[in-house]
Amino acid sequence: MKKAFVTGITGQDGSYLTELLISKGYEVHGLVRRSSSLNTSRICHIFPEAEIAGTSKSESGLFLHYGDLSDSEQISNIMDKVKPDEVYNLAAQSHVRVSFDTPEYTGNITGLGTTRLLEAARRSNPGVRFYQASSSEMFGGKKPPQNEETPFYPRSPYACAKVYSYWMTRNYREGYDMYACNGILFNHESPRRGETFVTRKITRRIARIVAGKEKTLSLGNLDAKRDWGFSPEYVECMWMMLQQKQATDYVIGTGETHSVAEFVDAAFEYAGLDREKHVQIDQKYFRPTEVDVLIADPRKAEKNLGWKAKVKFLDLVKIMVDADMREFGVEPVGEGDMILAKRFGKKWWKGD
Ligand code: NAP
Ligand code: F7E
Repeated sequence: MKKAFVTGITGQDGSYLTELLISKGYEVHGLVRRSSSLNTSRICHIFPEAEIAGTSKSESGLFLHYGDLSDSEQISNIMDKVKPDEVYNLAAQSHVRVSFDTPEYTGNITGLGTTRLLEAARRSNPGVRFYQASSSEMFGGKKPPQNEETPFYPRSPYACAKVYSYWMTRNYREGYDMYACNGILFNHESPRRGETFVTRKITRRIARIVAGKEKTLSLGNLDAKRDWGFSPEYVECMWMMLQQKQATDYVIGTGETHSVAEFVDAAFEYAGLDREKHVQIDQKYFRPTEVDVLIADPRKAEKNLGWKAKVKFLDLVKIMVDADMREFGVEPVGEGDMILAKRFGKKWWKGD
């Protein structure tokens, strides 16, 4: 039985990846930070015990370990104990806007944290396969469409930290012959997306407006354009990257770009609301530097991995609005559910 170690297991991607790996028969080990209230809501359907203690195991074959990417000793202890075949480094201070407020912390976790993990992984098992969650933010919006050859131009502390991690991952590949890959993923969303990223902020607020709980939605820059895909498809690609003959880096995205304004319009229209009555602009959501246009050129992944995004922009909007309507006790419009059924049939993810 293969063993995988997943950092960021309590996050959006970590939770979907864990479901995928368990469905493939892996023994999965995850790193969890201690917090004053439970932070395991995205995996509690796989790990129903409300409280984890030390190294805890659920019936589904998931082990959780307390630790933090700032703590190299604990990371090394876990790696030595688990000796995983595959390591997925998904943990990060992942919010671009927040990284301007916490540049040093972001560098420590999103940057140096990767080195701590690479080093512990290499020492515990030289044959380990390592996935690094790199980001389209590294391109800074320059020279669209962006592919594996596009030069980096990081425009936030977050992006700078991710560029550092990208190069450390390549250095471990080239220097130690380690199987280490960067997945350069463009924005990907889902009903499990963190509530302060723009897509989820919009779809949640719409559901609350429909439910009569709120009236307005405050946003920042509506002109920025992003290549938005669907997280469950992207985590499948992470796994594929670690199953190849040779380690290399891949750009992953849909190949389409849309502005924040387009997302707002599509989501309000789908929910039957008039955007003009609800949306307002607040300067506090603008960033010191913005990434204007991201659009992936994912041809390498299509050619080598046979991977292609199925869920495109409008489908994603509908899936997310429906899910949030359900969460807030409103009858969903229903098209999002039909898209999931049609495109994925019996899906391997369980919680949504
Ligand atoms: P997310 O939902 O924000 O999850 C981040 C995860 O990292 C959470 O499990 C979080 O734990 C954990 N974490 C944060 N600080 C940590 C620390 N000091 N030690 C240990 N764990 C820590 O992120 P995501 O959207 O799933 O993204 C997964 C990864 O892909 C991230 O590295 C992100 O930067 C990168 N990425 C994301 C996208 C995207 O569009 N989603 C695109 C490109 C790259 P808590 O639950 O305790 O906070
Ligand atoms: O912003 C604009 C904002 O925070 C998208 C992370 O997963 O993807 C994500 O980073 C755009 C930006 O995601 C609001 O200015 C307008 O242009 O949803 P976001 P992000 O910054 O693209 C990349 C690939 C990652 O790697 C990151 O980890 O939307 N925007 N108004 C707003 N953004 C937010 N959050 N909130 C607003 O009110």
